[in-house]
Amino acid sequence: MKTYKRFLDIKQEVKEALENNKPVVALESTIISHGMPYPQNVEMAKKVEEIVRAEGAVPATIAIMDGKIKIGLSNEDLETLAKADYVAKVSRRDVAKIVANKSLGATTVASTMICAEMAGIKFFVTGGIGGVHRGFENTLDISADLEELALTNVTVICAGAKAILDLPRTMEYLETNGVPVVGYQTEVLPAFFTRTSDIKLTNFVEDEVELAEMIYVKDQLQLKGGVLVANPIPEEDSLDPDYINGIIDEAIKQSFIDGIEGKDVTPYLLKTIVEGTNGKSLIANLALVYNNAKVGAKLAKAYFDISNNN
Ligand code: PSU
Ligand code: MN
Repeated sequence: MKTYKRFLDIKQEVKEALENNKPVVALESTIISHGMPYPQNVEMAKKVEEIVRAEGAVPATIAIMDGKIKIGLSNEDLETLAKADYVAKVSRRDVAKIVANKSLGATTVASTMICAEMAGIKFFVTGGIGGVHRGFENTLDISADLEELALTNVTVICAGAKAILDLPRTMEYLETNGVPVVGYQTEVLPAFFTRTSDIKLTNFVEDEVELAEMIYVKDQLQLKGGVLVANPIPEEDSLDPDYINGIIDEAIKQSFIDGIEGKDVTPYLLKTIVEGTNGKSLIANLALVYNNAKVGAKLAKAYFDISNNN
């Protein structure tokens, strides 16, 4: 038995699905604890699981609790992550400490990828990833999510990256690290709240079968690292780019004035944007996560149809 397995607490339903080669979709918990306010965060966490299930896959939300990496949470666990006074934001560097201290930890994209891979889960749905921050030339703030995509073989389905980041530099970083960024029914990088950006993609697919085939070949070739799928927010939920970009610019200015640094930057910006839009950004954020859940579950199913028939 792999030694790390003793730190994994895999929910029965997830275990059975993995043993029987059925599609499983991982979900992160930083989006619950640090990405959205209560109670919308817990409603989102439950609904996203329902959507994954309705598409015929098994959801596995991941967090660190009681000295274990929990793969698949109960509704009670989701409530705890949504409203506990303090939940650690756990990226790669924090995983061992939070497990060793038996603290409560919410996993980011980076650490959810790590834990998903340990459990044997290949697909992971979220809203947005971390990236190269605007002003990185002074702060050197580059999310560990990017490095993880270079290292860990899990496919992450997101709605692109939001303009709190320097999108061209984020794409350059991923290119340097050999991470395939695949547009799902789009030839340009979606920018989270909006369906488009100026950045052309070199890799795009029409449907989940085409995408599953590509990922299957990548696995057969044993190419290391993850895949980033960029799925645009539905048209009816997208925000006006000038409006939202104005709010984002203000939030970034305020973060510099308030001297926000390190792991607090992204949660601070997300919160300031929700406040600045009177909750409009939150509604858009929920819609795009649900949309990603649908695509992620379909993709997981398509992948297992291919791999079980080969
Ligand atoms: N972007 C969002 N919502 C989020 C996050 C990013 O729109 O909740 C979270 C994710 O968990 C992501 C993390 O992995 O923030 C990135 O944090 P940092 O920039 O500190 O690496
Ligand atoms: Mn950072």
